[in-house]
Amino acid sequence: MGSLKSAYNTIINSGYQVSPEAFAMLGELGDPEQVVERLLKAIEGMREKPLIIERSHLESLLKVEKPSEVKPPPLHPQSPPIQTPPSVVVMGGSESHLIEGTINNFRGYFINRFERLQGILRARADLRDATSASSIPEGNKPRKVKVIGMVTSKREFKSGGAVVELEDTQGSIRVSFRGDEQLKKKFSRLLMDEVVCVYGSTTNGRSMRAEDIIWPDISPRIRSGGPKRDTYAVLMSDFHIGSKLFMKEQFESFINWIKAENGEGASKEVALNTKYLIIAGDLVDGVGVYPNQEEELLIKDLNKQYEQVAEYLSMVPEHIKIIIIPGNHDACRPTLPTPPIYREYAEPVYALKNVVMLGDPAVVNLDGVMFLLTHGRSLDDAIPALPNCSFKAPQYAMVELLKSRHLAPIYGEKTPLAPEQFDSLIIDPVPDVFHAGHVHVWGVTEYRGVVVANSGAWQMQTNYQKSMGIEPQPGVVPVLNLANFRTTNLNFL
Ligand code: D5M
Ligand code: FE
Ligand code: ZN
Repeated sequence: MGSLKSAYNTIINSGYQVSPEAFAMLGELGDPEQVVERLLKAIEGMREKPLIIERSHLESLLKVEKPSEVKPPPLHPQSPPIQTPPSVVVMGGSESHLIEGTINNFRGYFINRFERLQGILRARADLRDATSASSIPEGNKPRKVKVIGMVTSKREFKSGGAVVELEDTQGSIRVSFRGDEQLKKKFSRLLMDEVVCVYGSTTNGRSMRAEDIIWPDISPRIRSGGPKRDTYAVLMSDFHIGSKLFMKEQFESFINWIKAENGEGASKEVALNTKYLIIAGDLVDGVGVYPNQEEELLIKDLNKQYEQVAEYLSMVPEHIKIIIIPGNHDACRPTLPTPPIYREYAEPVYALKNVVMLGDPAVVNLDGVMFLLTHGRSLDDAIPALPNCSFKAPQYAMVELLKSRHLAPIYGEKTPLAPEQFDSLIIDPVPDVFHAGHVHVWGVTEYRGVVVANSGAWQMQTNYQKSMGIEPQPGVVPVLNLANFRTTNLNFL
């Protein structure tokens, strides 16, 4: 079974996704690792590389003519939970794991989160000798320790001191913070339920005094690959089609731009060399998403909202690949990770030949550039919890998520998480580009060689946003040149 897991990781680390059918087929093979190696070599030689490894790719490699001759996938009662395929799996409407044994499922989910993030921390040269929270060797002499654990409580006292509980799968340690400003800053950056390493001193092994916090973080990216000539990816999200506040006129001028019919000079050049349009969720405004939404809906039927989406997307030149993930306003499962938008609501979008529907999160390899896509719901929880972060510049909160190596560290607030036994919200591998939306404010930065972009919106301020003090900045589109990683912003206001 280990070899299936490693075969799966090899595919993901190469930037491809695996369809559930292909995954099942890999599980039936004697030596999936060797097959995946051959497959990736074969794909390397292809001019148009796929985003998703499908069963057909495996079949043509193995020359299996009739899928019906392949045995149905066996049941693996003892198989490790880590085999759960990624979020490309399209699941039905009612997910059984939401109903059965919830507590155990969440325990399994957090164990997976802890262990994999612990692995990422331990891979750092300076943390090889770290222990986890409950396994500090006993003793009664003061000594220095590096302790890895999940933050399960965080308290600050009027006296200026602070205490954090760090937990592993077996137990916990109480960590106290006192003293210098630098350390206080690090304490206030700690997010609940994230996994970190604390350096400090202990006498009894059950409590310690912190001197430093080390986050999993990312190592500086050295980019390789990417296309030789200018090739653009247009980063978008949050159309909110169906809302009265959808900016029809500006959006239509975007559509005209991407058709390369208007615009001139440099801007037209960009349109002509655009190969990918990425939409990070909230294509429609949906129905029943927030109180009294009906009053702000122009199209009150969800299917009709997607019909309108499809009508617009059908105007995008067919050579441009459109990659779509769901947002919290879309017709999809409400929890993260989120399978793709339900086909029954978005059939006309699915019918477009150049559209690829993926889940949230999704990792895609576009001309050798690895993108991590997520809608960005967890920013609602992370931004208020992070010092120096605000809804006015969401890209910096996204950088903090990269440091946490998790797309939704905080559990139990506004971002609902599904207790899948493989935590696909862990950021691994590290992408070249991290793209989210949701906040309705565009912003781009770079962190350790990773392009971090939030793609704004196409909806003016709703009453709900007004009541929350949210000031959107719609109508601006970040565009990335995959050849040199430069970004530009197109303004359609
Ligand atoms: O989110 C649009 C914007 O509104 C984004 O900045 C998040 C914010 N928002 C949405 N829901 C909430 C809640 N429940 N609390 C705080 N802020 C929120 P959209 O997903 O398009 O509605
Ligand atoms: Fe939105
Ligand atoms: Zn949203």
